[in-house]
Amino acid sequence: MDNNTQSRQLSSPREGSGVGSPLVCIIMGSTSDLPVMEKACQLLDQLQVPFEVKALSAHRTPEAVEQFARGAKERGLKVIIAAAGMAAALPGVIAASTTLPVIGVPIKGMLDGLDAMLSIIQMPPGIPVATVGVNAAQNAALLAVEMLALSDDAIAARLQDYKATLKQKIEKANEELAALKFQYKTN
Ligand code: AIR
Repeated sequence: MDNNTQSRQLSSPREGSGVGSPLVCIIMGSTSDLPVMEKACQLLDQLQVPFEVKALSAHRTPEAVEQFARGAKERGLKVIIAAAGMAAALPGVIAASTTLPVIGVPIKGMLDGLDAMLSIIQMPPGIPVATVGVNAAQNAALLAVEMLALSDDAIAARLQDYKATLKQKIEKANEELAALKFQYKTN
């Protein structure tokens, strides 16, 4: 973990910081998942969505995970992003104890993350977890923002602006590709 990561790690919106109460919780099985999950933090920051960050383990702290999941809705959270590697039970265990949408992020550790992905994606009927790709923390955050945008016009507007920047990026890339000179290149 680098110094920047350490200085920001596992912090909730600071008291009196004026960002409002958290709408999203990013929860991970271990702080060793933080370098990946920082991308989710950055995206939520960029789109000005208040969030909290926690580390809890379905195997090492099972009671605390259940307690968190049971109280999450009452605390005003709207979406939970849960990340874990290896035998990644965390998203599913949380989903078992809340009706909030849970987005699971498989973390690449052993077996290229396939172990975590299969653990998260193969939920029994009745307990869904919306699984994103291996290490796809940014997509998890975007999916959370898309859920929030359904009932929040300000977030929806920022989301739309963000999507527009993706389009501009590709347009710029194509301008750069068009400028490449090769004898047999026709565009
Ligand atoms: N993990 C922690 N408790 C249960 C699981 N599945 C996962 C963490 C991390 C990996 O185990 O999410 O990806 C290794 O954790 P650590 O703390 O040993 O680095």
